[in-house]
Amino acid sequence: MTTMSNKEYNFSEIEKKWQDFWESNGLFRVDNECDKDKFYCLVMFPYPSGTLHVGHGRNYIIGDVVSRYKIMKGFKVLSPIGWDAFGLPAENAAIANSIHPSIHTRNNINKMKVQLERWGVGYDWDREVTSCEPDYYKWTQWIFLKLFESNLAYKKKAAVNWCPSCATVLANEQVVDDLCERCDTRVEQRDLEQWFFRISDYAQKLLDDLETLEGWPEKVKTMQANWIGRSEGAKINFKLEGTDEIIPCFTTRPDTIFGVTFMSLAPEHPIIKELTKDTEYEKPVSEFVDRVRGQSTIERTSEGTVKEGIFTGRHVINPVNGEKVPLWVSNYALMEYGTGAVMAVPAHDQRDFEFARKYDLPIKIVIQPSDNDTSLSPEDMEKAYVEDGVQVNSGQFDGIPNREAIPKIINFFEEKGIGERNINYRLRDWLISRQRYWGAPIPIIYCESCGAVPVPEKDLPVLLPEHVEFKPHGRSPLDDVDEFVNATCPKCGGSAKRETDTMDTFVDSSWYYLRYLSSKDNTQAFDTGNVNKWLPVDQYIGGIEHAILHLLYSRFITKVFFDLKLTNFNEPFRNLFTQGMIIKNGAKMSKSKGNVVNPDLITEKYGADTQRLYTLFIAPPQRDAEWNDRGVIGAIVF
Ligand code: ANZ
Ligand code: ZN
Repeated sequence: MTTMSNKEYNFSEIEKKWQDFWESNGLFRVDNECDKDKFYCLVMFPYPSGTLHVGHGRNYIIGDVVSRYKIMKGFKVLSPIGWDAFGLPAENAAIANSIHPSIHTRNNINKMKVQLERWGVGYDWDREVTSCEPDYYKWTQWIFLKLFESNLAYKKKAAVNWCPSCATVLANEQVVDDLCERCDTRVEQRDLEQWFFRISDYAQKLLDDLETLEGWPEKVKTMQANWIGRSEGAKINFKLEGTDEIIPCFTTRPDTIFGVTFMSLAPEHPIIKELTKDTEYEKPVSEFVDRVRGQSTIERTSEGTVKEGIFTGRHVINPVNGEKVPLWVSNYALMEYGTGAVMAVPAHDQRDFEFARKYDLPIKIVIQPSDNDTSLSPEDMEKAYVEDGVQVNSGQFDGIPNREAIPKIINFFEEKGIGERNINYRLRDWLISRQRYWGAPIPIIYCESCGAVPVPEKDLPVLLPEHVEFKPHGRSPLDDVDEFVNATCPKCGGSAKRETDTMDTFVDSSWYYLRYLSSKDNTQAFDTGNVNKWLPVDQYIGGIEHAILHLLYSRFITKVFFDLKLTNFNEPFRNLFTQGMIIKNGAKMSKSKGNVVNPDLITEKYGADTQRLYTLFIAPPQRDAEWNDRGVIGAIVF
């Protein structure tokens, strides 16, 4: 039957004819004038790490349907495409195939382009961008310089996530359950000097403006809000006994201040060394610290993990009642959160409770369920009482419901100068250094007398050298390229050395939607007038896997440009649609699982319309759907 309909309907001839017609009539080509209602339809640009499978089809075919619909409605539609061509996906694929990443990437781009054209999806190819080309990454480097000038890019030594298999550091966002997002290897912690973008400065704006994104899925907004992780509370100053030194703690529960029975420091806390110096505690504490630092954050904080710690021999003073509180180091206190010091209240915090039971530390109840129910007692408690209630054992605050007591207690801290209102975010700064070859070189030169000097804009791009041993070996591959490393200081003209780390590929993709408005302009990254006309994007379409990383980084970069008055919009994407995944044999399609369906075979055998129809009707577009070869037959029969 299929053969018969193939005879009647010669799709290869017909599709070719119309694809040529669209191309020669420039159906998808638009200039930058906004003479009628504009509509910017954006699909997430692909990683050219292989070829496209039918799962990608869902993204691009849905995008094409939206564009065509809007064209028919009379809108002036901008529908561009490009290649997210730098970074680990493309580089790892090149290494696996033993081909230089630039050749491998360009080959893939050519193949994927043919595939997109076969599907009949329409783009304005004149606007194509390729993030690994110097004419693009010149401007990625320029963005680095802008952030550097604005004090939003900085270098610091930090404990970072290191993937031993990819031989590079990863951003927090690229570590999933302690595993490298790309290769599933267990991530280690290392101390390294790294470049960061100060996204944490934008935490509140990124959170507040989620509310303006009415055209975004609630789910994505919730994921971003949780990632930003705002906690309200107070910072309270504890004095180190016998000194004037202050150890501040962040707490979300100032109402429990009278119940503090010990304090826990993170093993990385810088004060620990001097606390124990030349005492009998020095050696055991430092052994404990070394052991815990070998464990990952997940190991240290997951619920099942045994809370462990060690006494430092020192005490701090509770500022509200002058009580002496023993100072411990524990595995569950994290340096990256709050101040790295936890005021421990075992009666009302489960982790502190387990710790207190284990080391026989006192438990002091400061909240009872109600005035009529004051039945809690430290001896009988089996777990911490974390619910609300009324204050007890809390001096002048006794009898007040604890939620009401919180602001009163914070006011009291502020009056006495022992603490203050404080907001804490889970969001960390964005670590952008990568010890890998395939990325945009960070445009910094180190000079012995001038320090870290930004490469002047006129010297951009800092070109990525071609002949490099690119396989990862723990150091930046560019370290070994003398012609690259040796430079002159732009400030004093003395001899100097280039930064050899490259940028995270998420920097490349954080701004590509601006470049489409002037992809060939070699005088500027983007044109303010044009992007102000066409942005925000009216419809963005892509995978839910980018709900946090790419979408948060793009929002951040957009806000930075807005604050620098380079644009007049502070959110990049007005409407977001996240298409469901195509699943095969119950799993996400991937080469490593061997369940990839090749779209070329389908278009060859049944034509693009069949492929498009089946892809669109496989399931509601936001839902995951199992690919079924018989379903394809259904579409051709239809
Ligand atoms: C005293 C207290 C009493 C706390 C109580 C909780 C309950 P979220 O909500 O996630 O922001 N904390 C603060 N800094 C920490 C760190 N560096 N490592 C580990 N834990 C830390 O968590 C805030 C709470 O986590 C803080 O409030 C603090 O414990 C703990 F009944 O302070 B709490
Ligand atoms: Zn210099």
